[in-house]
Formats: sequence, structure tokens, C-alpha cells
Amino acid sequence: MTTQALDEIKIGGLGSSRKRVEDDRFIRGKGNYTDDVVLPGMLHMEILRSPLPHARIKSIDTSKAWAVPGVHLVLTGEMMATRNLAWMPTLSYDTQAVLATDKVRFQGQEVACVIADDPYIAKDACELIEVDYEALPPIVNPWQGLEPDAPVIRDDKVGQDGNVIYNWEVGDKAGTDRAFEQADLVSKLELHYPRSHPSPIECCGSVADFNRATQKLTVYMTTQAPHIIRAAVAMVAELPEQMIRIISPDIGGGFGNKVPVYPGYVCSILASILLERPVKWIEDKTGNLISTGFARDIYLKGEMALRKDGKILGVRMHTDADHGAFFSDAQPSKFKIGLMHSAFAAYDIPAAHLTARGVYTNKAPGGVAYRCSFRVTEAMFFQERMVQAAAADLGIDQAEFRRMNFVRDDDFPHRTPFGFLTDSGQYAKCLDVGLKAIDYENFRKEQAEARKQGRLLGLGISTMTEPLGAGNSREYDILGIKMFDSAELKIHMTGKAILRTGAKSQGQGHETTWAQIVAHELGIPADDITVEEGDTDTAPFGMGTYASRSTPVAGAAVAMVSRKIRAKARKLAAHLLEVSEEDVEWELGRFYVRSAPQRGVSIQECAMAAYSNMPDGMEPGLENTAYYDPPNLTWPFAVYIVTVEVDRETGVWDVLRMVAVDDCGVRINPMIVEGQIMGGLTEAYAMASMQFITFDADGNCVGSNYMDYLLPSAWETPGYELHSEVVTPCPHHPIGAKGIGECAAVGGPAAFVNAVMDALEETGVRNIDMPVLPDRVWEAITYRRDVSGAPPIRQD
Ligand code: MCN
Ligand code: CUM
Repeated sequence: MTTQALDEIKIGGLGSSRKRVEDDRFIRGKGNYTDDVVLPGMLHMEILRSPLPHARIKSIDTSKAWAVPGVHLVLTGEMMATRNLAWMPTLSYDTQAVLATDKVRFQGQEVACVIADDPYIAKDACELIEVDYEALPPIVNPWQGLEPDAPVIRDDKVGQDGNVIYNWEVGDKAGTDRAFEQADLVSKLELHYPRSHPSPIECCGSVADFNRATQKLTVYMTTQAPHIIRAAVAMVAELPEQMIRIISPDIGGGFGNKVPVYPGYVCSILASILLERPVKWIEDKTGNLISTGFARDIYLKGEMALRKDGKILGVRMHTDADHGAFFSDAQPSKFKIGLMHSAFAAYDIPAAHLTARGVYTNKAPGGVAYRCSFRVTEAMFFQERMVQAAAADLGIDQAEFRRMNFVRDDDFPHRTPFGFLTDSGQYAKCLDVGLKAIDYENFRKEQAEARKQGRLLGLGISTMTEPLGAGNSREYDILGIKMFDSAELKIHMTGKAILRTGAKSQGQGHETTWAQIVAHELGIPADDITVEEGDTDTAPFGMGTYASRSTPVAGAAVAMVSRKIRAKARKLAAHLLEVSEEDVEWELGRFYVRSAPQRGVSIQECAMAAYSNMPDGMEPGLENTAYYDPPNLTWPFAVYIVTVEVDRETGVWDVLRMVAVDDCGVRINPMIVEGQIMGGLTEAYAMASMQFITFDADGNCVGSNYMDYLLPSAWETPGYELHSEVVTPCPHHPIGAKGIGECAAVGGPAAFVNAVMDALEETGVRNIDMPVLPDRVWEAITYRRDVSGAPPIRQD
């Protein structure tokens, strides 16, 4: 036997930019999304939403809706209550109304559902439901909610006498106070990160199918975490867990929007149980934008204690978070404000202290981490805006100030000021690569020249390090369920394989990259491996895909299960080669005899032997499962640099160049990684330049359609120059990979805003809140004042 070691790139292993296998069906229109699921006898559900942001429900009359031909069921909160389903628990230890019973608490809240032969009948019938509301004064920002005579939004909660949800703190208060006493200079900053929405192309939806004969409930749904949903349905609806099958088919983008549990899911499930027929609910765009998991909406202020030579001595941060009417953030349940305390992790700062206050308002619940590992986006945005402000106050160059305060390469493992442990990175090197690429010195000269001619050029730097891969089960759990993930690998006798994980791709390309990890570990060509996710009846238990945890956790499990398979294959190889196991060596795709390297067997031959020629006493077959509990988070790092030109007359700003230097450790598929970065940068640009969901003084949501909530098209989107030369492998991940899915969306926004602020340096303006719209820039230039701090309430 003379099999040879394989060329890893040729078999689609680690580092291969193999084309995404899932795209074959997506670009042919052959994807299978929730709305593509059509079952015999299926009915359709539509939701009636509240027109008012805050009102007592005096009565609901559904008789006219029931009378519409083709209507099968009208659900109200009162009916849900008979099943104990009018309220449901949230992932952050609060409760959320499924269908309103006592009050409505935000515009767009679910009040009733109609189930009919088709969605049009259901929608028409919804309009015939008569709800008698008694309007109450709405609260549209935290400050209103904190006023002493403010109406209590959550009067359903025993002991809730105001609108404060929590006060939380982390860090070293005394140490931070001391740092401020020793400071030569204290720099301050206050800003608002506006409410935005992940806005995937596909809205949320479900098809619930309860079969009375088999007692089995099958739900096709748009969820990023099918196993958690199964557990939640089992507990909330009190159904036996083995009788519940959750299937996430193809997902048309998630970006965090599809992590929470929504009333529509619950109502379609109950409707199917009551009617014993499949019930489909597909949300429309306005429903998606107005009622499902928004992001951010957070006020941040803080100060930095500085020594005059530029050393950062300490940081204080405070955040007021507007959570809407229910505290339903999707995050590890014990962290009230997500992982906001990852702020300043890349800087060597002796002491820091963060206080956070959460407030109920009459807005949709959520606070989902839109493309970010639980509030890291807000943390990094504040960090990089604060760093820029401090450098300006000190009169030190932006880049230099960052470099002198970075954690150095030989400082790892490093305890961050809020207590995380970072383990690897080359921060200064990433910055150098970025500065060289943008030609920093030259740009500064050009900028000075341009200024003489009255033109405003600016350069913004942002860095980010993100805690990705929640998490190790010691510290991370969701409602007590510990966080880890899994992979199951079955090698067929011909050496082909099927791999399943507890994660769930929504566009990230898991079907492509997981096969590459197996190819790397076993030498089986990636094209020979099918990857399946999202069906709780077949996939091993996992916590799902969000917070870029898939590669750090499920991806690690893929490597570990492959190694288990390799260990068994080694025994089979020794048997086939008639030597002892200790004499067998491994190279990609092949075992060989140490003393006679030309004698070897391929992994495929071992697979066949597992079914046809195993040694005495060996269990047949070649399959295994691995559960992976990561020892730590992974800590990717990035530097983003933007240059802009601002038009003085109009406030319009154009991106001249954008350079991105991402270090996510070992890249499994460089092309997919670049796609993730470009997508994230585009979302960052959108948040910085055009997106926000705002509310008028009456609590009406402005931003519930794409005329008001803007998505950048190819026309607006800047070009990006990506750099991949810095690679710091993760020391604890089996293949050295760190997460990447959200980095650019996390770190990007501050680079754009910093660039505009740099252009406006001469005006003395310190802050313009996102989105940095031309009218805000114009106002800042014209009146030489900050455009910030104020809640964006529109009076028109
Ligand atoms: N990858 C790689 N090498 C690395 C790291 C990652 O090749 N060192 C690959 C992975 O194998 C995977 C992709 O890049 O195919 C993203 O991996 P990872 O960083 O592990 O992130 P997740 O797979 O967990 O994806 C979640 C992340 C999140 S939380 C949001 S939000 C987001 C994002 O991914 N939503 C997305 N990117 C998205 N991309 C698309 N197209 N659609 C979404 O909804
Ligand atoms: Cu943070 S949005 Mo993603 O975690 O699904």
C-alpha cells in the first residue's frame, strides 16, 4: 500500500478559500426557508398589533373576526391565560406578554391573532377585532421613566414601584477613585448609541405542526438556537421534550434578530395544538422592525484619568439602557448589561469601574446584541470615542496614544480592568499594518494642505477586541443552562461522512467551513462531508449560533470529534498494517509504519475496515460525538482606519478609504472571513451614517419601514481594503481559530465617527451622535456645538 500524504488546500482543508457549498442552492433560488415550508391542511396566522404605545385594555370584541368565512380561530390574551401562556419568561429573568391582557406597553405589541385559510383572510379579520383602549401617557426615553411621577409601565409585576429594572456594577470602585485622584487630566465624554435593528432580509416566522395521533409537535422556525427553543417549549408549554422537534431550515440572515423567543412562535404553536392542523406565521417587514429584537438604545458617559505623559490611569463608565417594555435581552442571563465590561480590554489600564442602570420604556423589548457579543458593540464604540477624546485633550497623536497604552505582546495572559483574561494578540503590529496601509504620515500632510484651502479631511482610527465564544460553563449560562457546544461525526464505510453540530448557520457558511476542519483533522476531502445543522431530532445538543461562538465552541467540537475518530482509526490502521499502535504515525489522510513509511493505509481504508475488518473485540462503526466546554473566550483583535472628506456647506461626508486589519487567529476559510468582515463593515457604516429607530413624543415608532430605516445599497457602500497578515493563533482553541463574525460591525462604527470628528477638529466640536447625518454635521459646523446627549425625539 503506497498512499501519500495529501495537499491540504487541494482537499479543501484549513486555509482553503473553497466556495461556499450552500450558495449552490441559494443562488439558484432552491433554498428552503421557513416560508417555503408548506404542509397539507396548513392554516395561516396574522397578528393584530397595538396602535398605541401605552394603554389600558378595557375590552376586546372578537365576534366580527370569528364571523369571517375562512377564519378558524381568534386568539386573545384571555384565552392564552387559560393555558397559562399569556406571559412567558424572557432570557434575562423577566416576563414578557405573549398577547396583551391588562395593558399594551409599546406600539406594535401583539394583542390578538387570527388563524384562517389564508393570510389575507386572517389579516382582514384582524382589522375587525374591536379593542377598547384607555390611553396612558407614554414614556419614550429613560429620563422620562425615571421621573418621580412617571407612570409605572410594569404594574403587572409585584413590588415594581418605578421603571428601573436593575442597577448593576462591576470593576474596582476604590481603585478607580484613587486613579482619578492621581490624574493630571480628566477627559470626559457623553454619547448615545441609537436604537437600531438587525433587519435580516428574511423576517421571523414559524410553521407549527402538532399531530394529535403521534402527540408530536414539529416546529419549523427562524431560530438561531433551536435546542434552547425546544427546552423552552418543553418547560413553558409543559410538553414532553422528546415529543418536540424544532427545525431551523435555511435562514435568510439572523444577525441576532432570531435569538429571542417571540409571541408569534408561541401563538402559532398553541393554535396548532388547539386546531390539530399546521399553522404558519410569517412576520411582515413592519412587524419585524417595530416589534422584534432591536439593538442598542443606550446612553453612555464616562471619564478617563490621564497622566500628562499619556498613560491612562483609570476609567469610569456609566450606562443607562432603554430596554423597552420587557427586559428580554438575549444574553448570558446573569450579565445585566451583557459583556459591556469587555470595554478597554486591549488597553493596559490599572483600574476601571462601570455602573449600569436599566429602565423600562414604552418601546418594543429587545436589546438583542445585533452582530455583537452582547453589548460589546456599545462598549467598543464608547472605548474608541473616549480614547480619541482623551488623545485630543492631551494633545497627543491618536495613533501614538493608542500604541503607548496597548497591552503589549509579552503581557499575556492579561487581566483586563474589568476582570476578563485575554490570552493573545499583537495589537501594536495590527496598528502598524493599518497605519502603513493608509499612509498615515502622508495623509496628515494632505490634511494640513487641504485645511489651508478650506477643505475638511479627517482620519479615524478604531480598534476592537471582542470576547467571542461564550462560553465556558463556569461563567456563562442561559437561564441556568450552561454554555458549551457539540459536534457529531459519522464516517460511512466508503470514507464519506456526515457532520452535525449544535450551532445553526444563518448565512455564515458553516456547511463549508466545518467540512474544512474535518478535512484538516482527518484528510477526508471537504467535498466528501455533508454538514447538517438545526434539527433537534438529529443534531447533538448545542446552544446555537450568536456572539460568534460557533467557531470558538462548535468549531472546536468539530476538531475534537475528528480527533476521537482519528484515535479509533489509528487502532484500525495498526490492525490493517499488522503492527502495534505505537508504531503507527499519522500524516494528513494517512497512517504509516514509522520504520517503513512507504507502508501505509488511508483514512478511507480505515473507514471500510471499521465495517468489514475490525480487530477482535472492537466495536464496529466509525462515529462519535464531542461536547466542548471552552476553557476561555477567544479574543480577536482588529484595527479599522477610515479617511473622509466633509463638505462644509452641506455636512455631507464621503468615505475616501477604509483599511481593516483583522486578527482572528487561524482562518479556516479566508474568503468567508473576508465576506464576514465586509458585511460587518457595511453594517457599521450603516449605523454610523444613516440608521436609527426613533420615536415621537407620543410614542409612535419612526423607523418601522425602509423609507425611514435605511439600508445602504451598493451605491453608498464604501470600498474596503482588507489585511490578513497578522495571525495570532488562539492558544486554547484546538485549531487556533478565534471568532470573526461580528468584529467589523463591533469596531467599525467608531472609525467612521472618529474620522468625521477628526475632520471637524478646528470647530472644537467634541461629539456628534450616530447616525452622523449631514444635518447634524452641518449643525455642528455652523454653531460649533456638540450634537449629542439628546434623545432623538422627533416633534414633527
Ligand atoms: N471562520 C473562519 N475562520 C475563523 C473564524 C471564522 O473561517 N478564524 C468562519 C466560520 O467557520 C464561519 C464564519 O467564518 O463560517 C463565521 O464564524 P464565527 O466567527 O464563528 O461566527 P458564527 O458562525 O458563530 O456566526 C455568528 C455571527 C453573528 S453572532 C452574527 S450576529 C452574524 C455573523 O455571524 N450574523 C450573520 N455573520 C453573519 N453573516 C451572515 N451572512 N448572516 C448573518 O445572519
Ligand atoms: Cu450578537 S447578534 Mo449575533 O450574536 O447573533
